[in-house]
Amino acid sequence: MNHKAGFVNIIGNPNVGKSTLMNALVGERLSIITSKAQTTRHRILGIVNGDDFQIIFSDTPGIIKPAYELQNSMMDFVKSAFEDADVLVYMVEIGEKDLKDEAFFKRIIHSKIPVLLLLNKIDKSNQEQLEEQIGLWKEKVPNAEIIPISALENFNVQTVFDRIIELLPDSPPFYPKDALTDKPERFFVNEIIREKILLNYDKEIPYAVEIETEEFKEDDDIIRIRALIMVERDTQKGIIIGHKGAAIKKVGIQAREELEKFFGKQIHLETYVKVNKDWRTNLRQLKRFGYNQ
Ligand code: GDP
Ligand code: K
Ligand code: MG
Repeated sequence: MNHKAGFVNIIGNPNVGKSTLMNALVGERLSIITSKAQTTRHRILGIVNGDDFQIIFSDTPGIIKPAYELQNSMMDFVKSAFEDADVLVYMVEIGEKDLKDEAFFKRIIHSKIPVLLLLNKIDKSNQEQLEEQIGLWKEKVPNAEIIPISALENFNVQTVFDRIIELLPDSPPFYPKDALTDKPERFFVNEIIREKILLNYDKEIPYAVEIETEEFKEDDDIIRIRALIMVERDTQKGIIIGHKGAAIKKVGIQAREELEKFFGKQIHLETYVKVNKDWRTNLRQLKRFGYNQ
């Protein structure tokens, strides 16, 4: 029996629905999703195994012009996604303008590997608008195969999946056939807590926060987790904690519920907040938090 395997890397502007699509394709909530740009900071693998195939999806941060060191690392993850792809999934959303980075865009239109251009969020458009958009993208990216989808409503996601299988090269698997991702459990704890912070705070808070799971102890029926919530300034620490600790308590409850779903076990979650000045611009710190490849 022939076996197919390969890397399918999802790239595009912030907020077009890349993480929503990856989760839909993998059937697990591996990538966190919010309406805020820069929710995804890492390259996250989601692996789907069949008897005769292994698809390794990569979700990546949205393409931006980096303004500080953390964002440089985020764009390095995007670059790496160009380098090892067997199929490039370029996602755009209905009504969007050009890709924010000309160099990345050139790499897409000159790509030697197959490009699937997914026109997402078609649940928000009508037939006329859809046809106009398809025409527009056909001109812009002539080498791409265009598939209109709604990642959120699971429309045409199976079509994308089936087409990817067809495009995969013959290859033995790259990961064990029971692998779901390359990231350790602590990574998903960090991400789930960060998602709840993104959902509960606004202004600069979502961008100033990093999470570090310091303890992850799994017993038969419970997982005990201690996580550090890092911010850059004292004022941000005050905002995170909130009046009489109400804000952080809410985050803790929401994160615990999500963690229990993710791990399928009872969770005991303890969080505390610390100021770590300028972690976003300090290379050594960034490396510690997994931002260097
Ligand atoms: P990413 O930044 O590209 O990873 O985008 P996300 O997956 O985080 O999604 C950004 C926002 O778009 C979220 O609020 C999603 O719920 C929403 N979204 C994603 N896919 C769709 C879709 O097909 N239709 C609509 N209406 N919204 C979507
Ligand atoms: K997002
Ligand atoms: Mg994302």
